[in-house]
Amino acid sequence: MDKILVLGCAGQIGSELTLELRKIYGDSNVCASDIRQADKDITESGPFEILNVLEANKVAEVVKKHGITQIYHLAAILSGNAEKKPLPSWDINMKGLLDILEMVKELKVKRLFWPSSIAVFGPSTPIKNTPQQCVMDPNTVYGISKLAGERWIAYYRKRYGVDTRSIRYPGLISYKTEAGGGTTDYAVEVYYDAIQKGSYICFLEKDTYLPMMFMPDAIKATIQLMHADADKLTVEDSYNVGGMSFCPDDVFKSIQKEMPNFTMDYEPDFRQAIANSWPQSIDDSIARNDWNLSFEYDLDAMTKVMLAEIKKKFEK
Ligand code: AKB
Repeated sequence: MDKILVLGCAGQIGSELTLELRKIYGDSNVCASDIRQADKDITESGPFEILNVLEANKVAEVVKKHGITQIYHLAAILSGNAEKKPLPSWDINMKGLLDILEMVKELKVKRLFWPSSIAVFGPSTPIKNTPQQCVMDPNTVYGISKLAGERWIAYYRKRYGVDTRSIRYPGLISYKTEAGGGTTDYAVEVYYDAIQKGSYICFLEKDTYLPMMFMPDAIKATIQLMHADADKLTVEDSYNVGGMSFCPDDVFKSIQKEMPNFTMDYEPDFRQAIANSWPQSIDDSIARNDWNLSFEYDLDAMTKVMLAEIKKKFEK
């Protein structure tokens, strides 16, 4: 039986992925960890450790103590926050990955998951239906760290046989844990403000198209990739995964279908330049071919769930 370690379990992906992994592998076989305390549903349903990814020795001790065979390394500083603190963010995103890769190699951990992002693309990348392989010239700290990270996982695969699986996540939308410092966060904040205030001031322009995905689809895709046969996988670094493509005005109209009085204004900030350097939509045909990537949610289906679940949260 596999034993799993999740690094960054309190974050947007970790808070949902950990619980899903516990359903599959059993509560006691999935050790959750984060630099800070996680929610009770995680700390009380299985093992939990406080861990800083920059303290590789401590991570290694936990791997040995629990007999870990697979690691999901989710700890990272996202695009918006990384621009505010470039060098510390580089350390967390890059040194955090290299130390874990080295440990996975040394301790012969069977498999690693590490998230990349659409941030690996840049201003010279084809903007629509962005292919898996193309010009990549990211100009954000986060994007540079993700592209360098992709090259490192490919290097460790080729040189040492380390089996790292990776997805270039688009913007992720979820209601359980709020997004933390990214450029695509507007697509989470807007639903919270719709329920709490009936209005939202968006930090991106109304026609800024970006690739996006609802969290249940992201969790399903992540687990599918980790379960895929190694000999079916043709991408050595990180898979393009597209989901949907929409702009703030599309979200506004989708929310208005459920809440006709909802209003939205626009005050773009520094994140507009980041969004402008990213693709609008992604060609994920290789992931569809290699490991059967598919999606359940479109924008309106997601809007219905987001509004209903956030409403429930505030009624409690
Ligand atoms: C961000 O906006 O920084 C992230 C991402 C697209 O990787 N959500």
